[in-house]
Amino acid sequence: MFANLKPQPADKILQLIGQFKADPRADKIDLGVGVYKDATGLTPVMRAVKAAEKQLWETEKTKAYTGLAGEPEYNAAMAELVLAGTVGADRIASVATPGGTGACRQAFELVRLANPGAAVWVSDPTWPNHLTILNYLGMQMRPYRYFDAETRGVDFAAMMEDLAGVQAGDVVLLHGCCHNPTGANLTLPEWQAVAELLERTGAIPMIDIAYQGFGDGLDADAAGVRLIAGRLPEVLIAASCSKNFGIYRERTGALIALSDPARREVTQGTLAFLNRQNYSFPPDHGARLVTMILSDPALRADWQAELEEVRLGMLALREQLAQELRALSGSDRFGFIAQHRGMFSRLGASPEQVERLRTEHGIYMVGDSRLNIAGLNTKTVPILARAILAVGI
Ligand code: PLP
Ligand code: TYF
Repeated sequence: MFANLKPQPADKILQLIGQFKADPRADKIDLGVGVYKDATGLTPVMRAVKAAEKQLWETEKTKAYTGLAGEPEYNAAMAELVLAGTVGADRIASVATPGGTGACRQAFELVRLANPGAAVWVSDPTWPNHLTILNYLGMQMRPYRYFDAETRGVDFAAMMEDLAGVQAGDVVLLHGCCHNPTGANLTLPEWQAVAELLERTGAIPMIDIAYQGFGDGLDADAAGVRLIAGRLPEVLIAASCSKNFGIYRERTGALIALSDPARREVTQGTLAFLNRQNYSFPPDHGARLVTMILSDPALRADWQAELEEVRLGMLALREQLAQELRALSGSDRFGFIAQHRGMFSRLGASPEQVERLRTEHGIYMVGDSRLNIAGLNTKTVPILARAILAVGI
C-alpha cells in the first residue's frame, strides 16, 4: 500500500525554517515563518500564560475528557473576545479546535456538508493552507483579486468586481485583520461595502482571524468581524489563539458559526459531530489557559498589556523600516510598510530578488516577498533596508 504514496509538496514557509538553520552565516536574518519574536529573537511564553499554567498545575483535579465541543466556558470566552456582545448567544454555535488551522478545516468541512456545490472565494493571495486544505477536501475554489502590486495596498475596486460573481450559498473567505501574506487590510467602510454585497447576493462570509491584537488593537482588529456578524444571518469565524496568546504549539483555536436562533442547536450539534469525526475531543490545555486569562481581571489586564507591547514593538519596526528606506532611496515608495498591519508585509519583489536577499545577504523571507516584521530588531532594520535597495527592489 505504501508503495502508492507519492512525495507531497513541502510547505514553502516551513521549508524556510530548515534552510535558515542550515545557513552557517552568523549575521543571517530570519523573516520567514509567522512566529512573533522579541528583540533578542526569542518567542517568549507570555507572563499571563505562565501565571495561568502555574495556577492550573496547582488546582487542576482531572484530565478526563472534555466535551466534544471543548469547554463551554472557553467557547463563551472566545465568542466574547471576538464578538464582544455584538451577537446574541442564541445565534452562536462554537467549538474548540486544534488551532486556527483546525478551525478553518472544520469550517470548510461544515460548508461541504451543508452545501457540497458551494465555491469558496479566496483572496489572491491568501494563506497557502487555505488553498491546500480546500484542494484536499475536493472543494471548489475561486480567487478574487485583492493585492494591488503597484500600491501594495488592497485593490478594492478589483476585489468588488470579482466578488460580484458570487452565487447565493457560496462562501467568501476574508482575513479578519493583518492579512497573511500581504499586510494590506480593508478599511471599515470597505468592510461595510463587502457586508452589503454579501447581503445582496446571499453569499456567506467566513472570517479567518489569526492575529487579533497584532494590528490596531484587540477591538479595532475585530471591527470588521463584528460588523459582518451584526449584519449577516449566517457567518463562519475561524479564530486562532496561537499568536495573540503566544501558545502556538498548544493548538488552540475556535470555530464560531452564527445562524438564525432556530438553527443554532443543529449547527452546534454538527460542529460537535465534525470534531468527533476528525479527532473526538479538541485539545484542552491551551483553551483552559485562554479561559483563565480572559476571565480573571488581573491576568487579562497583564495579557493585554503584554500583547500591546508586542503590537507597538512591531509597529515601531515598521515605522523604522519605512523611514530608513525613505532616507536611503530618497523616495516614498516604501511608505506602504508603515501602512500595513500585523506581522507581515509583502514587498512586491520578484522571486529572483528574494533569492538574492537570501544568497547575497543572508536574509530569509517567503518566496512571494512576504517578510515577518517581528524577525527584525532596531539593529537589523538598516541592514535589511540597504539589502532591499542593493537587490534592486
Ligand atoms: N489563518 C491564518 C491566516 C494564519 O496565518 C494562521 C497561522 O498562523 C492560521 C490561520 C492558523 O494558525 P494556527 O493553526 O497555528 O492557530
Ligand atoms: O503563515 C505563517 O507563517 C503562519 C505559520 O503550515 C504557519 O501562519 C505557516 C505554515 C503552516 C502553518 C502555520
